[in-house]
Amino acid sequence: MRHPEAFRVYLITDRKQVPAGGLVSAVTAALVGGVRAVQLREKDLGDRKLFELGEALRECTRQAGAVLLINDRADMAVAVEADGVHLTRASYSVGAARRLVGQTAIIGVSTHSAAEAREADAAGADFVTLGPIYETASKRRYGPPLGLGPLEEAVQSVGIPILAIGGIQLPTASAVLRAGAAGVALISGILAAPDVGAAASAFVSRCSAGPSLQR
Ligand code: TZP
Repeated sequence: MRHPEAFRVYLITDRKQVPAGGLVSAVTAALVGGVRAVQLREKDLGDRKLFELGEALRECTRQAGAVLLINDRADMAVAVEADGVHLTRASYSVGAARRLVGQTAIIGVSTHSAAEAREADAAGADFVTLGPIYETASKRRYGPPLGLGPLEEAVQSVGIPILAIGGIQLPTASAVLRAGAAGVALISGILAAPDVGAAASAFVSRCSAGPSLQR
């Protein structure tokens, strides 16, 4: 996988958690704070608006030397020259996405159990997110939080990096790293913080000391 170290702190967008029209500024602040991996995840946006936002994020991530993935939409990832795509359980297969985005593109997969993480690994994903580990206001529809057990189980049996997601704040970031997560994926811990850049920088320094993410 290209740029594995970038994924220690994987920032996922939710434009509803920043002041109206302020997503690109918020992501730019997070990049200044040291974030090096961003996922554009705005599921309710139409193609044109998603494309425009994708282009704007491509510009600022490129300037910062950061990677950009697009949630679910391999076609949009190609259109905005993103580094890859982030698939969900509802997306097409990793193999099909790979045919669309190419061999060197990065493919992440959202998983909700150790078994799903193993499945994504076997299917050829570059990394997975696993969660929600903790209670989160950002996404309730995946049911109750998993806790650390499934993360610890996945760490034992999955070869690709596992990023913990769901309710990640600074103290919980330390806990998931101790449990073996390669990094954290988060929305509100950074985007809803009063100072986005400072929050990003705190997560980056908290998460940068782990083991190498190179396979
Ligand atoms: N998938 C599982 S939990 C979640 C996603 C996209 C939301 C994470 O948001 P937050 O605010 O970091 O808890």
